[in-house]
Amino acid sequence: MSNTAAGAQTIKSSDEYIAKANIKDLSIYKEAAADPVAYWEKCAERLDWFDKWHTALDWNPPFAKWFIGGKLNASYNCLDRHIKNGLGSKTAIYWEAESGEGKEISYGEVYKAVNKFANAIKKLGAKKGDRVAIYMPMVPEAAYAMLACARIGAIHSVVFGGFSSDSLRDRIQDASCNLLITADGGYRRGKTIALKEIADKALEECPTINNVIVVERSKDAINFKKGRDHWYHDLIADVDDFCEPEPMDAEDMLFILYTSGTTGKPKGIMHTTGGYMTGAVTTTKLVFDLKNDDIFWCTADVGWITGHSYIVYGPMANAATQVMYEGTPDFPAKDRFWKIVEKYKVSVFYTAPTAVRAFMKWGADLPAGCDLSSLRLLGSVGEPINPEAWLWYGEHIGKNKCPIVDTWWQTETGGVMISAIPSVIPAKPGSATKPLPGIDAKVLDETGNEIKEGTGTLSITSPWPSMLRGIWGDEKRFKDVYWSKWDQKYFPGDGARLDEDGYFWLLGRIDDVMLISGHNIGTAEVESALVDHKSVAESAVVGIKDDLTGQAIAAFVILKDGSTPSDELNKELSDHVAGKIGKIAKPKKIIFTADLPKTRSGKIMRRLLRDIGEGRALGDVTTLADASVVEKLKATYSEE
Ligand code: 7RM
Repeated sequence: MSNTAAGAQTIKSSDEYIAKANIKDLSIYKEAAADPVAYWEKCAERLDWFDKWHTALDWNPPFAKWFIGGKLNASYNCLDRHIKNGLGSKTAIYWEAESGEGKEISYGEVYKAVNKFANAIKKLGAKKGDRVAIYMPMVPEAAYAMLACARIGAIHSVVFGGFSSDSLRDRIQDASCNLLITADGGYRRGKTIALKEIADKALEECPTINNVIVVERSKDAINFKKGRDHWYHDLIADVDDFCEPEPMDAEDMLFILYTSGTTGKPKGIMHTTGGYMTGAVTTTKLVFDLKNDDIFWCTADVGWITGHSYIVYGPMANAATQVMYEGTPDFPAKDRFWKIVEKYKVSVFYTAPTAVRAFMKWGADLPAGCDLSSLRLLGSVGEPINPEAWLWYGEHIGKNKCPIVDTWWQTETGGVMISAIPSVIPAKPGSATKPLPGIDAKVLDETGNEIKEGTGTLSITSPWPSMLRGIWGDEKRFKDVYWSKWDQKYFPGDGARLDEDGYFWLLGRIDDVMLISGHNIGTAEVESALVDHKSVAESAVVGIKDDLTGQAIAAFVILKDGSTPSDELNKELSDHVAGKIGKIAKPKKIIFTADLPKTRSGKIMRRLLRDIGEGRALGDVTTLADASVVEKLKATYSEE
């Protein structure tokens, strides 16, 4: 089934799902469309405010301020108010260690830990407005650290625990952080990663850091710099277990999160307290149809925006119970995720297409061996999910009874922007469906005219509360990157197609779009056609220079276990793509490979594939999860 054919297939959620859903009709969309700002004010009421705002929105493009005059605290909203509402003994986190041990942590316990942590960082001199770097494995203390910063008004900058010392150094330097919170080490596939050692190396060139807090996790021997380094357990031993939450202005910064995209110096995306929290609390509730007794599991790392919004702030502001898992999906075996779903009776499961394609490759027998009957809703984020993977996810994980929400959003948008509310918006496999209420998403042409049906560039044409407020220290870049393509319209950098029913089909990054004989072809369409073939597990396509057609398509293909590369298969795949999309999309070259170059968050780095395809020296590979992959690919490519 091709992208377009799948588009013809509309899948309604089951009557059982709809009957129990929070949202039963389209009135919320109508209400938001009639008066978006009033709608967002109502959403902001999902939070507790110390002082109410006097002005809902001040839009001075490209600068937006939301809920001006309002005062609140993010940590208070994730914790204190639940304790006051009698939820102190409700489970906040089921933490699953990679080793298989688990910890059940109540809201009361998180509250106490965060208060102590906040007092500990205060004792070290951290205060409102300071930048605090957090470089942690997936342990509850990572979330506590974020909430502790939020409690005292310090701005956290979480750096994913898989990043190198250079990446950590660059991010600490860019924001002049004065405190680092890290751990001795973290677990990955049974081994430990020496986080403190990596951090020590980074800190050789970070003179702004005065103090380091070290959470004990791996118990590996570490160096301790006297006067600078402090054990977390020592610090919290003698502090009070209440810390007054700092009343923050709605527009006070909550965090910076660096996003590298696929090229260039990372951008420190800035999010503020009132707007970001309004987005997080609202989207978690609507998209995941959250109920009091749900067990929510977002498989992202807290180092990504997905972890910020859908592990820490969104679920916790909603007093949800969630699973937090320390390790990888293939340890000790490739059914680990399904074992966890079974163990904790996960009801809402949110993961990335790259993971779904890995599950497909590993085979349906693995999920079939576990009891997944607790699941009621599935989510996808991070990349376009091809119809083939969507349908597999629905069948083998959702057992044809769970709706799937394909959620389009970015670090910059703070929360989900385009996604079904599955009780009222039927799915089309491969489409993120429609913008959420209050979100003005459009498909525009080059000059900024709206395309009602057809292919163009995605834009968000009105401000929304959780939008980025800028790039730390670089206002010019903020304007250039996001606001210079059209006048007063946000440019996210993604291509999109709008179909006859107003459904959005995300086509991948604009920078990756291929121009073949004068036709724009999105990477997602061709990849989706390739993965639709029974032998293909995953693929990445890029446009490479061609004398005849301007660009020609090079396809990098990972086969499913059991399939082997051959000239026949090569031709078959080419014909398959031609059959699905048209001859114009036929790959000129197909390269079979065991791996693809991916960022640490699982996105394919097509820039490097273009370098290989056009025989250039490889560009920056520091954001790659596994740098050896490109060298191997380069060798395979030149052998062809
Ligand atoms: C949440 C996250 C953002 C980029 C974005 C897109 C791509 C994310 C989807 C998607 C198609 C989706 N933040 N993207 N979700 N593309 N369908 N459902 O991933 O800042 O790391 O990346 O990811 O290209 O611009 S991010």
